[in-house]
Amino acid sequence: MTDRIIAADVILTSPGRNYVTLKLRTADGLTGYGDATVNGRELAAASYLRDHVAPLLIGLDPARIEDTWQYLYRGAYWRRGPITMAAISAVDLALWDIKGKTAGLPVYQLLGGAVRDRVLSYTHASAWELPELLDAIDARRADGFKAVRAQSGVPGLETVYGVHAGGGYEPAKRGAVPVTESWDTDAYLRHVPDVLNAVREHVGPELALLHDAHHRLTPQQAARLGRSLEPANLFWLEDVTPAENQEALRLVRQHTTTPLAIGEVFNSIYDCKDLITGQLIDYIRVAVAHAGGISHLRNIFALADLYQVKAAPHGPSDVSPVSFGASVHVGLSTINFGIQEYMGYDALAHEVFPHSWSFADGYLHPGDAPGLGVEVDEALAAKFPYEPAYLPVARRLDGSMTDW
Ligand code: GCO
Ligand code: MG
Repeated sequence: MTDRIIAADVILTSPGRNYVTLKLRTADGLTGYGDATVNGRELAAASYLRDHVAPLLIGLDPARIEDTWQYLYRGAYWRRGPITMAAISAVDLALWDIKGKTAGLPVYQLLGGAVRDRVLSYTHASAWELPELLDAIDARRADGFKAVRAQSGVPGLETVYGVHAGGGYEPAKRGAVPVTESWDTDAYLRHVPDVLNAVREHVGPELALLHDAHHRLTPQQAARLGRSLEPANLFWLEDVTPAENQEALRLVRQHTTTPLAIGEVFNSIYDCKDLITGQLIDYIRVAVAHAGGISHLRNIFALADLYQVKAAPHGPSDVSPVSFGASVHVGLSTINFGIQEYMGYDALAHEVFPHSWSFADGYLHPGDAPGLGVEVDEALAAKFPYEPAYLPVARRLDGSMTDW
């Protein structure tokens, strides 16, 4: 007899930062977990799941992953968007988790098996001043990382994207309203090429270096930055322009050979297709937690493969260890996978979400536990209730709002 979903519950917990986890249970006694965390909008994703999705799932056959995906996507009528797609992602991940547990196999085996032995990762190094940034990069290399994203401060500004005093970087701050940061693109453009060229000189030719401009430049500024960073031989330059105006990437592309990455805020294949088919990017950054789960990510990555665009999923601390593990299963089994971001987690998050995925010598592996290999210690999770926390916002020096 086919199994049935008998319960769909949302677990909101804040072990270091907020996470939204979907827990599905089946009549056969299996449990599947999914992640629907949308940084700063957690309660909206939780409500969408609890109020609009959970009731639809009860009684469904958990084996029918694709049919359930289509039901939630087509059946919503108001399709796409970050909240809807995060909720669909969570259901998709929980169903893949259950399918793996039913089969007694890790999810990557259900995706065709490993096409590589381990999954390359990159992490963050950030510091306001160059000497401290070089120290931070050396520390990441000592941890084994073969690829590091470097972010520095900008003279004249007090706070910028990607940098915190003290090393670690967690942009969301607890509190009822976002903090305001300042921004001056000219000051950034005057400073950052020297920083990245100095970093390259310090680390030598081999270390893969990445940089995130976090949606802040005009197309022309982005083109100029890409060109001025060519001596630093970046692995990629990320999110140079806001993602809404995709034509911008065409202009950037015409002027620089610096590889381009974009897509962490995308939530469907329709956001990706023009950039991929137009060969305007080199890496597509969609995350399993935000772009429809494993099922939809595989479609996006298959399209990308036709154009030699590589998969490079978003992996900040604001996607939970559940979807992070899922992403590593996809990485291990996807031929055009490029690199997995691994920002790292608070020690408490590792405890609340015990996982089979592991990191060693710069590479990740999903482990061989059945399903996704990530569980939830619910008793511990309950000790860390949700607390409002927001990403900052940014204003230019004249006080006007700009992209954060
Ligand atoms: C990255 C991202 C993050 C985002 C954060 C927003 O490349 O990892 O840009 O740092 O800012 O995930 O929630
Ligand atoms: Mg980014």
